[in-house]
Amino acid sequence: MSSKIREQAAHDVASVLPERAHDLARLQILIDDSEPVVTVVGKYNHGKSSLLNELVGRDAFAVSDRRETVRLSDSVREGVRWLDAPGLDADVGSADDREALRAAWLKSDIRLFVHAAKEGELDAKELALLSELDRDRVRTGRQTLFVLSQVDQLADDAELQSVGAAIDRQMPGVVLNAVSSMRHRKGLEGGKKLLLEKSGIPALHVTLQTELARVPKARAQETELLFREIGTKLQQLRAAQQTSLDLLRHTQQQQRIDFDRGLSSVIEKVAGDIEAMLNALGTDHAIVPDTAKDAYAITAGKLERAHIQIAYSRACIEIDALLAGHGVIGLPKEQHTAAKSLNSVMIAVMGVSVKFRKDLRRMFCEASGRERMQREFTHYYELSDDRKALAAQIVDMEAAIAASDQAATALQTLEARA
Ligand SMILES: Nc1nc2c(ncn2[C@@H]2O[C@H](COP(=O)(O)OP(=O)(O)OP(=O)(O)O)[C@@H](O)[C@H]2O)c(=O)[nH]1
Ligand SMILES: [Mg+2]
Repeated sequence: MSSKIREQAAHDVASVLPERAHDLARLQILIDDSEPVVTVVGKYNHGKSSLLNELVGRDAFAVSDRRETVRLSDSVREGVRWLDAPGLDADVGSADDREALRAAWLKSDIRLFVHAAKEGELDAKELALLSELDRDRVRTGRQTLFVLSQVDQLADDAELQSVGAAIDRQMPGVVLNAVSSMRHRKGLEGGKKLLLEKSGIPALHVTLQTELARVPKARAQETELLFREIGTKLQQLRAAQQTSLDLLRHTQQQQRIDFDRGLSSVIEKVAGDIEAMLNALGTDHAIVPDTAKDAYAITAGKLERAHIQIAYSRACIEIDALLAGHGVIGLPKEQHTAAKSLNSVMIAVMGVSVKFRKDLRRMFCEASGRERMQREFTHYYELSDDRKALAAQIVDMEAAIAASDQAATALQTLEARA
């Protein structure tokens, strides 16, 4: 698979499961299946780079008595990639350091945890890191070897014993792998076999070879584990999303059913009231126009019109109460006018006032009038904030599900090539 397709596939999965980004990055490395990687971890100046140089057999990595290694550097030797990493001292480390440490963690199959003997006990930071490494070993099968470095700086074997005992109290049963890079170098340069032996480096080399031989099997298991974990997470996420979507759709339908029913029954009720009122009325005076002399008098026509207006207002108030109960508060923003009092759904559907019996009959007593009210109020109901928010949630959930499905396909693409 081209690395581009692989990266895209990993990206598709990570965008859905961001908490698995690290595992996906590791999976890409595993799929690449290049030479096994050994890296060093530990505090700065504990002799990590020096140790790697002795193991590699040449001065591949910079050594100094200052804080030296700040970036990753690697050297391939005899089918193994040796990776030198910065010391982990977060208080002095930069963002680059942290990135380098992350990359080293990601790439390594075997970690050499380096601790300088003269420091004696492990500090809290080292202990925390060791237990993190141990959790990672249990989960992914990646091994960590503890290396007690610079043992030549101890006075004698007795001191080595007591440092070893102190560390054993902190990490019962730990294998120390005591080494001195300096002795190893001197032994090599002076052709002194005993010093070489005493440096602990050859023994560490043997232990490393055993661990390196296990890497292919460990990688296969780790690959399977990561695919299985990520696959399960994707399935769980997809199922949860489907449940949410079903719930949202159900809510959407149920709310609409409730609204439709509520509205039609309130329309029926107010229509009944209006019809009864209209039928009880006698002669219609409303159509008799008022003359100039009637300006300040109460006429039969005025009374009639007031009567009709009150009946109409009552009906509107009842319908409005139902609308408010369903969250239909005002017109959608894009329909707002400068006159605030006109921005109500009631006025948009019903008009400002009704003065004549025939208008009331047309609106409330004819089926077509009632149907129009039902239709138009429903239109505004669907445009209300809550309903639009619900519809938007459904659209978002559908998009999330599409992304999950795409991620599942992407994971299969990755798995097919692993
Ligand atoms: N006496 C003695 N000194 C050592 C030994 N190994 C390394 N040193 C010295 O310790 C100092 C630090 O060694 P490095 O290998 O650079 O240490 P490091 O852990 O890589 O340090 P950073 O890269 O800064 O994290 C150097 O001055 C080395 O010469 C050893 O076995 N014995
Ligand atoms: Mg270094």
